[in-house]
Amino acid sequence: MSFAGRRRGNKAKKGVQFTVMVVGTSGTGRTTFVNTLCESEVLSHKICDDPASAHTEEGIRIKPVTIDLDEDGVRIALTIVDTPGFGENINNEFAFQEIVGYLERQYDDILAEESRIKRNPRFRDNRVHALLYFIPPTGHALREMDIELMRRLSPRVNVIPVIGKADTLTPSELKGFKKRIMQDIEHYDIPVYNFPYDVEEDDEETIQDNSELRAMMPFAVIGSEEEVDLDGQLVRARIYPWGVAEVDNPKHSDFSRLRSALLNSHLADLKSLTHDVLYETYRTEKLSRTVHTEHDSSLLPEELATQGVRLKEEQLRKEEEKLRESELRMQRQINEKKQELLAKEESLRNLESRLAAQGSQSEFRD
Ligand SMILES: Nc1nc2c(ncn2[C@@H]2O[C@H](COP(=O)(O)OP(=O)(O)O)[C@@H](O)[C@H]2O)c(=O)[nH]1
Ligand SMILES: [Mg+2]
Repeated sequence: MSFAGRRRGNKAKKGVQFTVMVVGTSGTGRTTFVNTLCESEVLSHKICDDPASAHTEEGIRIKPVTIDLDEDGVRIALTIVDTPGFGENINNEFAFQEIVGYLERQYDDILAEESRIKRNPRFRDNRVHALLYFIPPTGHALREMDIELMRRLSPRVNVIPVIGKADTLTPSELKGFKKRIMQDIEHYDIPVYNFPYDVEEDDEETIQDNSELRAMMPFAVIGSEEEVDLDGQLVRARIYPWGVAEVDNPKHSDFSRLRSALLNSHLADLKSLTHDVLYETYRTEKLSRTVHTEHDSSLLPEELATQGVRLKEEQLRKEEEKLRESELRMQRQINEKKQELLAKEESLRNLESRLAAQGSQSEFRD
């Protein structure tokens, strides 16, 4: 390969990296949505489909998959993070902890990497830039567990609420449902991603675009892995006896608006919010927690980061030491017990032989 060719190759390889997590009750259409978004079978349906077996999903690890997309000439390495679906009327605490834990671990990894003297060239930034929270199309309002989980997630990630399988509701049901969901979000003060804009600073178009998207929330989505022939055109849709629900038709669902917001218009904003606000907050919380408990806080942020990692290493070392000590202690106790046992066996043997000797003596006397 020529030098010029190689250079071109490298350039083409460069694109943007973006990570989306999908969370929600089993059977709300998460897997179908992801496959619709990526236009290929990125996720399989084997797991998470049946709400009744959701509690058996706990063994499933959260595993990211990455695919390459071409979005208007821009290459996007899109990482999808699927999560174990949860069920109703069961204890979902395990799943909740898994999800929040995953988000925080990605921040911890960056924090550790940032404070290394020598960077790891193969380090991968796996922070999640947007989390699609799937609300089941009940038509009522948010459930308590939706409120609780969204509340726990929002400080760590850009949460975008969506209504899955929106074609199961009529337009008027959907309208009322959306309204009630947003009222709940406001009432419980859940800091979801709300397409922020600044009337003073942003241009007309951005303000218009963002306020439209905000008014659409939560996004009503339809997913379908099948294409249907509509007047000679293949479109992704779901067929019913009473008609066709089209994925990309804005009159039927908010799918295409959400897709372009995620992968195009708001990709950069979601990424910078993740880094500048959410990660920064986590980092400050974490470091001040470590530092306040052990040292004073008159340090620069960089020093705090190094300090934080060093403290953690120190803590680990101490823990290892403690473990080794207790291992030694245990070994010593085992040895002591062995000695005792040997001594006891010995005296038993002595006793036996004495008894035997006595026995033969008395026999002799009788
Ligand atoms: N009506 C309707 N059904 C859907 C939609 N998306 C998925 N489904 C169906 O709902 C079931 C569960 O979907 P799946 O994507 O596996 O849900 P997951 O458990 O959240 O990953 C499957 O039978 C899908 O065919 C949708 O947009 N509308
Ligand atoms: Mg699934």
